[in-house]
Amino acid sequence: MRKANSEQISNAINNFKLCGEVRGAIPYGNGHINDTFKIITVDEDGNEHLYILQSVNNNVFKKPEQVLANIESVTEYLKGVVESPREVLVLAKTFSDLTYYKDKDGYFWRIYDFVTDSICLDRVENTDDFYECALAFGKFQKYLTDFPADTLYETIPDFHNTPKRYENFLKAVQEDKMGRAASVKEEIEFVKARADFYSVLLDSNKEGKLPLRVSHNDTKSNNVMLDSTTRKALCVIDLDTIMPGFSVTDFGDAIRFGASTAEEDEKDLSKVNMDIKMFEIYTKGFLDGCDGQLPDSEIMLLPEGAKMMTIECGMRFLTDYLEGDTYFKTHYPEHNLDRCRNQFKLVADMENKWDEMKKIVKAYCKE
Ligand code: ADP
Ligand code: GN1
Ligand code: MG
Repeated sequence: MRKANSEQISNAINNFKLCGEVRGAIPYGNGHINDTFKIITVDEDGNEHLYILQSVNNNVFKKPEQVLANIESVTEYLKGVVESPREVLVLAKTFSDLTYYKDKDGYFWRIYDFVTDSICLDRVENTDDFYECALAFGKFQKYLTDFPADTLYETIPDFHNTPKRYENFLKAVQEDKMGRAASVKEEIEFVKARADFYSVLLDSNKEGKLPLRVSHNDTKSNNVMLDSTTRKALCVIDLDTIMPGFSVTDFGDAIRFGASTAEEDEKDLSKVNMDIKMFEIYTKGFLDGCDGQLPDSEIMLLPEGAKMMTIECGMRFLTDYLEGDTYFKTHYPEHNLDRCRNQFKLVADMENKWDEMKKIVKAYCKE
């Protein structure tokens, strides 16, 4: 991913219809995927306007125009169904009336209105914040219940197709490009021992128990803006990975990340557990947000969503380790292996707490 210079940045901005004259563009946020800038403009009356400019990562997203098309159709739809305009991101248009500008080097740029008086959290600090994040992602599901999910592009094919991820994993073990397989036998066995589990969500979909919906696919807390005064959820951001998918994987990825008692790469596995209290809070927030839109069969699969996202993520880290660390950014040689062990510990802890997890979600079923 190229690091844009100031000329490329101003050239991009100049293609968008914004209020007033640009006074500054400063690098912004802690995102891992896009290059993000805060833009300040001042209009004729001296009023300041704020925007977020982003250059789309074309390494992760091979067809950025499809990413923008998904975002445009979802945000347009959301505008018509949200309770407050602050709940939806607003894309700026270029002078050619497009939601993106493609520069001469082929990089895609877009601008959103800045969500003012808001914060987002890299890690939630308390249960209230976690509840608010859950509520935001639950409402996202509610608002998009009637959106035709199959009209969206699959911008990263088979993103949460766990059986496919398992196939790729087995291939990586067999090829053993880096000669690392012998040293991670235990981890390989952990993945193989759960082979029967990987198709559970896709099978439930085929059986009609888990409908295809719009999924966000990056449900971390730093993708929810909270009101800086009230700390109530305002809106969901980072819409790049919106695709057809399952509600339970959005729920699950948030649990994987936010209900863990440790960072994703904590090496001391005794510190890595799933906090059942946090699981309970997120379940409540998510289902409050969904507001009755999920049938019981789908609610009952929330624990499967959590375990699936965690084992899948661990499997992806291990696959990347076996293949030579080419996908995830690593900061030291065994980084992916530590992350994988961390995720597997979390899976094991979920398995120990399985009955409790099922009991918690069951309490939200109508029957
Ligand atoms: P990435 O995919 O790199 O995580 P994001 O779209 O999440 O990119 O943006 C990175 C950060 O920029 C966010 O975590 C948030 O702090 C900030 N941000 C993004 N969009 C907005 C917005 N519309 N208003 C205010 N801040 C924003
Ligand atoms: C990647 O870049 P980041 O941290 O938002 C990955 C997710 C993984 C996550 C694990 C597009 O997300 O699927 O769960 O790392 N995103 C992509 O940390 O592959
Ligand atoms: Mg983000």
